[in-house]
Amino acid sequence: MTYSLLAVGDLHLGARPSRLPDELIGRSAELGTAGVWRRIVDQALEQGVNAVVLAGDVVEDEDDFFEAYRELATGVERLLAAGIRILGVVGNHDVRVLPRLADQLSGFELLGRGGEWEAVTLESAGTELTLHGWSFPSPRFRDSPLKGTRLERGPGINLGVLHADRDQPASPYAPVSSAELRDAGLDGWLLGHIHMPDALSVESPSGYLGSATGLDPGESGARGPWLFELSSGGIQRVTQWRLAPLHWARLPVDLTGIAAPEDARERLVAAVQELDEALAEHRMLPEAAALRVTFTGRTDLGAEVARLMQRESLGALHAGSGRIHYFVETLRYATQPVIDLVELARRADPVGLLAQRIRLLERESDDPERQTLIREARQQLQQQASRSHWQALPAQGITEADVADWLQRSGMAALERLLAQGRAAS
Ligand SMILES: [Mn+2]
Repeated sequence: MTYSLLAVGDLHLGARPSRLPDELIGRSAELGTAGVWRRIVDQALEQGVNAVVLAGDVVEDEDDFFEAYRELATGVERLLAAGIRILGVVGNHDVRVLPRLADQLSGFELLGRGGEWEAVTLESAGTELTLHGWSFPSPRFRDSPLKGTRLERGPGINLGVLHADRDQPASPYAPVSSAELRDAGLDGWLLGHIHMPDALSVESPSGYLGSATGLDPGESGARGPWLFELSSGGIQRVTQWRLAPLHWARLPVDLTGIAAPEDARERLVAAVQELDEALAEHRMLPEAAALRVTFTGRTDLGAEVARLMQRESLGALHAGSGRIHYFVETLRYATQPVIDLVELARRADPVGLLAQRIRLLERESDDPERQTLIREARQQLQQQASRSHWQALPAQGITEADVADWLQRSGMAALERLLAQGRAAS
């Protein structure tokens, strides 16, 4: 039989997502922490997990007591009614408020109150799990919570639950080193504090759980709690439940080759479509997705695209399957002008000579000048490839296509630098 533990990272109940467009302002609770907490409880009940554990910073701050209390209480009662244990530790944000909430919510098990390590053993159908927890005693704590401590292993799988700053020795937020965590003798660590989740797995069951849902553009990518499935033999499976109601995404959109500024819209819609397909794989679809769009590639229509986009309403994009509200949180322009090789090749300066060489690559492969260029370049590349420090790499032949591609890319890069120098000088 397996024991299933749902581990939730930084929840920050009471915090609201930033940068929502007008269309979504009224839904900031569902799109934020209250929404993800309800989703977590719903899914925990549906899956019938054995316990839920919260790794600190459950509540954003003291001012959020009433809102956090209502949300947390509702969820805790629903979990307890279904026989699911609910445990947690205190982080640097909720030093005063979480112990008070825990006192009022009977059944919520706070571990390691006041900075004293505490262990509790959970059990279901013969599979045991011992959780070791430590709670922040004050908003700042400059020592490692593991300093001078030896954790006694308990029955079954042993996991640590800790809110701490890993490998940041000068941090005021419980600095702890990877070595201390490794040497503590546990089977894994469920960490809170850093909002970027680590890639947790059976092989690597120690690390940051990440924020439960992203609250600002810095929190792009999949977010949600992690399900640890355990048996008496060890950790069987570790899965991120991607449940965040608001997904933050960086979306590069290549505009190379567009014929009209309006084509940029279609490229954007196509990129959103691709994201839409990826989000459909999540355990629950996000309600909304915030896009940080960067237009890239080569086009001379960058300024016209920018003018066109100014007139567009980007607070709600009609794209994808229509089940997710997409909006552009920020639009960036990083396109570069098209380089006209034909024009440049007429010049009698180094720019012209280089442009002529690059144009040779466009000729048929049996063209003698092209063949000479490729042969000389291949000799140079071969000399580099056979130098001793590459010897450990598997020997791979350099194809003609490789050489042409390398010449094309490095030639264009050099040409851009030459053109930029020319502009700077004039
Ligand atoms: Mn924190």
